[in-house]
Amino acid sequence: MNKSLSVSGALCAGIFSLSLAASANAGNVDLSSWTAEGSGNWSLQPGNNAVKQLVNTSAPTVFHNNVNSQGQNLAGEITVQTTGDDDFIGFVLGYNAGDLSNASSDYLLIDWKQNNQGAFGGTALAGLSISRVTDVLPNGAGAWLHSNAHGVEELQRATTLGSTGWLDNTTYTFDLTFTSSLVEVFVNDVKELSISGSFNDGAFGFYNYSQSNVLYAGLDVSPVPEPETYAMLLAGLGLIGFVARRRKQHVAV
Ligand SMILES: [Ca+2]
Ligand SMILES: [Ca+2]
Ligand SMILES: [Ca+2]
Repeated sequence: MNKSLSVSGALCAGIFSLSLAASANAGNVDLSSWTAEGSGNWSLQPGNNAVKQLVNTSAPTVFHNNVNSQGQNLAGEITVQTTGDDDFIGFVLGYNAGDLSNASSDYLLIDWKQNNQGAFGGTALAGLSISRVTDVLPNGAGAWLHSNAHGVEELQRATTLGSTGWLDNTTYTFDLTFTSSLVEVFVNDVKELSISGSFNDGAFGFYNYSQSNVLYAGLDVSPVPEPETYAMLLAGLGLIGFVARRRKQHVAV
């Protein structure tokens, strides 16, 4: 066997095993170790890979993994399984236990409201956005209006869903990348949010504020690929292409 063929074979095997490892991670999250905070009713579903927030809460509630999660990707599906109401669903990143009632908190809130709605002296806007929370987060202008005066600084609104609410009884895929310097959110494979900065470590969590019957399912956590991994994969693919072209030329000649 010539040397370039054995190298390309090894690279093929490597890429194949990488893709196998990725698909083997589908639905790998065991939610039985996660923690609920606030007034929600988070109901674990059979298999412990899905959870449903059942009630129309009167204040923000969080269901989180209690684990520092920077360097990880969280993916899955979210569905509001009712036509009733129009309030907030979403996520928290870098959340530490007790942060809902912590006046010195520092975490990221990704929330998505179905419809515009007035309260607390303003209008909660339909759409998806990301905010930084640095105070307690009760039922009030912080959570409702993203009010800076109440410790919620809105950082960015989503590219296509910035003023578009979620639809009833509709499943969306989500993919969250969380590192110390970059946070990205994909919905249905569209990059909706991307912020760079310096972010506190903390948990992944699901967020809910006043919306019943929200199902999170098919949950998967995987490491964010290092830039070197991409480079090696690209180099490997390039080499395979080169070898294939060489073999083709050889046959043609
Ligand atoms: Ca609705
Ligand atoms: Ca409402
Ligand atoms: Ca409500």
